[in-house]
Amino acid sequence: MGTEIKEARARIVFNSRGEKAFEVDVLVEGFIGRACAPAGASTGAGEAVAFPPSGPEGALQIFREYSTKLIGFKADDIIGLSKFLHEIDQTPNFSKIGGAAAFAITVASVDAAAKALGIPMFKLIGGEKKYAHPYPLGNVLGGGKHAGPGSPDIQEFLSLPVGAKRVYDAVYANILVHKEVRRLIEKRDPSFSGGKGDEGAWAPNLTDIEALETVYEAVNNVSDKVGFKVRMGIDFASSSLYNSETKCYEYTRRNKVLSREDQINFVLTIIDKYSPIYIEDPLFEDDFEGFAILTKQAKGTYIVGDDLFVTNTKRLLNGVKIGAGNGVILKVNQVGALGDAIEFANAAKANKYIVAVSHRSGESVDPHLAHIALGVSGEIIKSGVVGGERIAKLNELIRIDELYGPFNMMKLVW
Ligand code: 2PG
Ligand code: MG
Repeated sequence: MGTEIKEARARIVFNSRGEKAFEVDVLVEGFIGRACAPAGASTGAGEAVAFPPSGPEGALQIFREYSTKLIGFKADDIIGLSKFLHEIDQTPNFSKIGGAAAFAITVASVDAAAKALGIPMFKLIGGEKKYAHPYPLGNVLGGGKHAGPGSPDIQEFLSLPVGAKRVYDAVYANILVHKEVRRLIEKRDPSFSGGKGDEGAWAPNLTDIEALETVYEAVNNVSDKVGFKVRMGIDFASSSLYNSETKCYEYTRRNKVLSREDQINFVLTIIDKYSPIYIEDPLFEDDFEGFAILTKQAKGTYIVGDDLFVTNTKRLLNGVKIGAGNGVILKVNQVGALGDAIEFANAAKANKYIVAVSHRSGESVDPHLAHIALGVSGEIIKSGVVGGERIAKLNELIRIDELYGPFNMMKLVW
């Protein structure tokens, strides 16, 4: 069966936050591949630009001008297609055609090619190798840019079921933590309305410390219940806290201002007290040295760069040189084209960084993230816990396990 692209069409639909989102259909002989670009709220400065200055409608107009050039291109040539889009765009951050279009075209093409070839998308991305499931990392309590005033300043308190042996049990453990967190929040605040942030995490009126205590208790309670270890993770999303004029971290909801040194000590104290296995963006996006200091001192905790690396291989290799972090977040739309993200994952793996393949706070119900995580051998899939657009990715892993597995879980040191 051929995989040549016969037609590519685009439209604007809406993401889980109700924002305009770029969706592409790629048609190959008899099959349609489809992908909708996600969007972040706490975006890194180094990310691909989602839309050209003319916005989503402008991106659609521009797409109509170049999309005929895609006809005849082999939809399974992920790297070639990504390079071709760079040739069309000619800017370093897809500011002409928009990163959302680059995402949707490349992912929809792989979807179409996989269907035409009769193989699952993850095998088209990863080829023939021994597959293992990523551990689901789920946001159970949050604040920052994902929730309103009153919620914590720290963006995400997460659950990671490191002891699970099967992906089904891992997914279910995070759901139990999410439920347990609600119960514990209600114990502290009987008037809790059940409000959630953009990713389905509870958004209570709690301080950062109260949130830490709550999630720590919840993961321990659930560990006892399921009979395997569930650990806590944290995404500080520090670029959202950082004030580049004062060079301080401003926890505005609790009137706390921390210098860089204070912030590093705050993170180390949290590691000491609550032993999180995973910490993302503990410092703002350009503090490579600070990341290196923390990585050295934070034994037993993964220090993961999201806004620091923005799925950009050059930024990653700069970090590798000085030991900044030992894990990366991979978000395809941060870099734009899927081919670039695969190159980034390979560079991370070659340097022994763990790879966490991540959703965005504004998502679609597409399941593709599960295939991308398997394809690049991500140790972690970060995809929330509940909500249709979050569970879509996790249910896909469960389906894959039944249809093509069973697969073991990836290796994580904890
Ligand atoms: C993050 C993400 C996803 P956003 O900071 O890691 O959780 O948020 O998509 O808003 O950048
Ligand atoms: Mg993040």
